[in-house]
Amino acid sequence: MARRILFLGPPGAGKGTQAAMLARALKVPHISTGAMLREAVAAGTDLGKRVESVMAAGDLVSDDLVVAIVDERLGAADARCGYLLDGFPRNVAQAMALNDAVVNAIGTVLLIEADTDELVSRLLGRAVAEGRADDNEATIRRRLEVYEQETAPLVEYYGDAVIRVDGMGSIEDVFSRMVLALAG
Ligand code: B4P
Repeated sequence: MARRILFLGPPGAGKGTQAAMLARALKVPHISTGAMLREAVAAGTDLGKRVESVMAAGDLVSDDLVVAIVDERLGAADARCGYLLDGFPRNVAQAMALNDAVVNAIGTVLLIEADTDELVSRLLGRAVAEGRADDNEATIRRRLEVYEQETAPLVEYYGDAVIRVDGMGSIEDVFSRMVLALAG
């Protein structure tokens, strides 16, 4: 099974959830730019201070900042034999930067899809459970818009490498579907 996998999909589709499960199964690191940025905000680093308001508004952090953290992370020893990239790239400029950064091309792109009403309801559910600053209704709508404008064009960019996974249903059902799709 491929060990360099990129996860695409709208906010709430289950990228982070499924990437974490698959990373454990494949024993490769789960690299989530969203998680790295949230850690920087929580730790109050210079990076965190620069990105906090952008993330809270549901907009994309600037490409140079995100590309720099991914570049550094992919250079770590544990990423040598594979990794799952979750939430990066978010636009074509980041995808081109990734092409320049990786020695072995990304072979598989998993696109997780779900209905918009389901996406909004999952993220509002997480707002109650985790209190994330960007999980309020206005910001969720903005994140969905940004996804359509900036990130959805990557589906065409990656073309035949894209494997579509239906993200509706339980977390376990989606995981089984994804593993089957990867094996097939
Ligand atoms: P991310 O952290 O990538 O967040 P996300 O797109 O909202 O999705 P996430 O992966 O967390 O959620 P999931 O669908 O798994 O980005 C956050 C912000 O960081 C961005 O808005 C941006 O500002 C910034 N950022 C990140 N990367 C960037 C980049 N490359 N460039 C620029 N800016 C960047 O899950 C959502 C919820 O649904 C969870 O509560 C989960 O438990 C639930 N869920 C999942 N699957 C389910 C299922 N099957 N059934 C029911 N619930 C489910």
